[in-house]
Order: sequence, then C-alpha cells, then structure tokens
Amino acid sequence: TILVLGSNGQIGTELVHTLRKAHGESNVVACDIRRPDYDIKNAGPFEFVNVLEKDTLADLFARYKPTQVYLLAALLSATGEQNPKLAWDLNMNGLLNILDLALTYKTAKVYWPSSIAAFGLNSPKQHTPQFCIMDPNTVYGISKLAGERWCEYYHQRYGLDVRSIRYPGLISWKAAPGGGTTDYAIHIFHDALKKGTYNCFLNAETELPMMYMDDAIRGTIELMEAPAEQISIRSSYNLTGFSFTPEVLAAEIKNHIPGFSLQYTESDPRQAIADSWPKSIDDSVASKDWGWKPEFDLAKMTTDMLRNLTKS
Ligand code: VAH
Repeated sequence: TILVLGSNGQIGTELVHTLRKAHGESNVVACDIRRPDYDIKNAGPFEFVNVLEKDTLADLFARYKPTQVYLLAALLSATGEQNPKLAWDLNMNGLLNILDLALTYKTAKVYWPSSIAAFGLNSPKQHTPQFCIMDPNTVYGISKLAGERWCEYYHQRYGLDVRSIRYPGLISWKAAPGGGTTDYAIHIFHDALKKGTYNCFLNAETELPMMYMDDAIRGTIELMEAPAEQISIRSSYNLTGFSFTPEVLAAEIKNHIPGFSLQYTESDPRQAIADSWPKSIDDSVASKDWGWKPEFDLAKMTTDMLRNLTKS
C-alpha cells in the first residue's frame, strides 16, 4: 500500500491520480486533514489524517503497513509567513513523525518535497548548484532546509530510504495552488481566459525557476523508482523545468490571447520572498544520477495550460 499525506493539495491531487494508475486505485490511500472537494464515494480509499497527531498516524501505519509514503502536507511560503509557528510545527514535526513511523513500520521508501525556497539571499542566483550557501529567510524555507538535513540524517544513521526533490514553482490546472509565492504563474492563466487581464503581485523582472506539473510528477516517480545505488543525494535534488519573468510569461500568453494585458500591483509581501530565491537552477546532478530531463518548455506548458483550462 502507498500512503499519500496531503493528498488534496496541488501536488497531492495529481500524485494520487498517477500512482493509482500505476499501482491500482485500492493500493493508494489518499490522506488529508480535510475531505477532497470531489465526491468522496467513488474516489478511492481516503483517510482523515492530521500529520501532527502521532497516535493517529501510528494507527494508520499499523493498519496499512505502507511500502511507500509520500508526505506532501505543509504550509507554503506565503501562508507560512502569516502563521510562522504553525508552519514550523506542521512542516517540521509532520516530517519527524513520518520519518520515525517509517522506521518503526519498516516502510521501504519515503518521499518528502523540499523547495528552491531552501536557498536564500546569499545563494548564487543563476544556475544555483546542488551544493552552496543556503540561508533561507522564510519559515517555509527554513523548515525545508532543516527537513533536508533530517532526511539525510535518517538515511545515514538509520538506513531509511528517503528521497526528496527541491521543487521550483509548479504550474498546473487540475488543483488549486496552496498559498505559495509562485501562484501568480497559475492565476495568470485563469484570469487571462476569464478577464483578458491579470494583476500580478510580483514585478515584471522577477525571474523564477518553474516546472509544469506533468514534469514534476514524472520526475518524482522516476526518482522513487530509481535503484538506490544511483541516488547520491539524500538531502534533496535540485530540479527545474525553465525560468521566466511575469513579462515573458505574459508575452507567451499573448501568442494565444492577443488582447491579453498584464498589470502590476503595488508592493506585495511575496515580492521579498521571490527576491530571496534563485533565478535559475542547475539540476545536472539529477540528470547524471537518474536521467532527469524536462519535457515541457514555456511554449508547450502555455499551450497545455490554456487548452485544458478552456475545456475544463
Ligand atoms: C511556494 N509553490 O511558492 C511553492 C514553492 C518554489 C515555490 O515552494 O511557496
């Protein structure tokens, strides 16, 4: 059995779908603190789970004896700054609970996402390498950096097979994003179709590393399926698709919606968060270790987003 904790989130929703296609619906249990919005009846096995309640979690592990666990439950960067203590508690103690229980119940593999948010103002901005200074200044980024250190510790000290990816901004259409700084790159598509214009909370020159969700899900599965001896990174792998600014993204959207216009709001707290992150990522270690290669570039992603949002 595979458990996906945080199954209702932007990544979790698609990961559950993909894992169920590969392993069979009854072998993938969706777990979240709130019911999914889709109707629960024919939606495969679901469990109400709060990853901070260790006894409920222990009962879940005892019942399912999972072979794999994906922990996606977290507060993201912008929400985390509004609720720092909860963000630290959920992001850190949620992970520690899962790492402990995975050891106790001999879970074969654990997946936990880190983020480019683990880098900070003094990390190199362009082609940010796998190893460099990391001084994150958001609670989310601090929890991701600390989480990476704990994952590597549980691997080295206890032999736990835990794997991780530093996701860039993820763009998708199936499930809403969860309060991140890169969410503008999703809202812009919805507004372009609905209103022909979008009010962006990041300024025109804010370049950030991004990835289409299809690539993120495929990369996650490829990492989890790779033979353990190929995995040289037990903190978290750099991974990226492509980088762009709001201006460049708007120009690409205009290729499909000529009348589209982009406005910019005055200062927004998310600007400082974005300014502390890399502009582009060097993911050559992932390519070397387990053959990572993105399939979507900006043009292909834009086409796919607009096509799916128009028809859904
Ligand atoms: C966020 N979408 O904005 C997440 C992600 C790199 C960005 O971590 O917080």
